[in-house]
Amino acid sequence: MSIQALRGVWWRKVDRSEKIWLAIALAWCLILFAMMPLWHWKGGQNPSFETYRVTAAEYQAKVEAGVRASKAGEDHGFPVVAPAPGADVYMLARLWQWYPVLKLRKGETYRLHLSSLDLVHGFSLFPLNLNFMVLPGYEYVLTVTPTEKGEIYTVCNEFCGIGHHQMVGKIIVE
Ligand SMILES: [Cu+2]
Repeated sequence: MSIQALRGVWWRKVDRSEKIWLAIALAWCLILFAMMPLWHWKGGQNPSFETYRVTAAEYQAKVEAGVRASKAGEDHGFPVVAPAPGADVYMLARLWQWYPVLKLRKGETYRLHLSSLDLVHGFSLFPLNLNFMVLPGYEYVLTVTPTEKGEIYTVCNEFCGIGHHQMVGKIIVE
């Protein structure tokens, strides 16, 4: 007996239930695809930002200038900076701290500048659900408006070495 090609339509046509399943899977893919840009605007977890090139020394100078201009106390040896509403606010990440402590007002909008002086750090706000990656060499500017009073902790969420778990900063909202 030789092997012969089968003639005609020998396969079973795609079943209706399978077509429906494929349509649902395709629709779900498209919904998830659309969610990526939509969540950027609606979800508020990954904020919009501006980026500029900056060296560690330049950025550190800006942060220190901000501390000199609006220092309003100390917290565990860290300066507490209370900038005027609407002002540019500078915070830096380095091994292993967020510096300085910021004091902001509820309902006011600030331009929050972030950069790292050494490695990649992650700016994540606890207990809020906001995450932002901070790379050295770049100055990020986020437009932020605190909506609740209280203390927010800035927790590093990119592993950056032995002191990573202690890298916690603070933003006070009044
Ligand atoms: Cu870290």
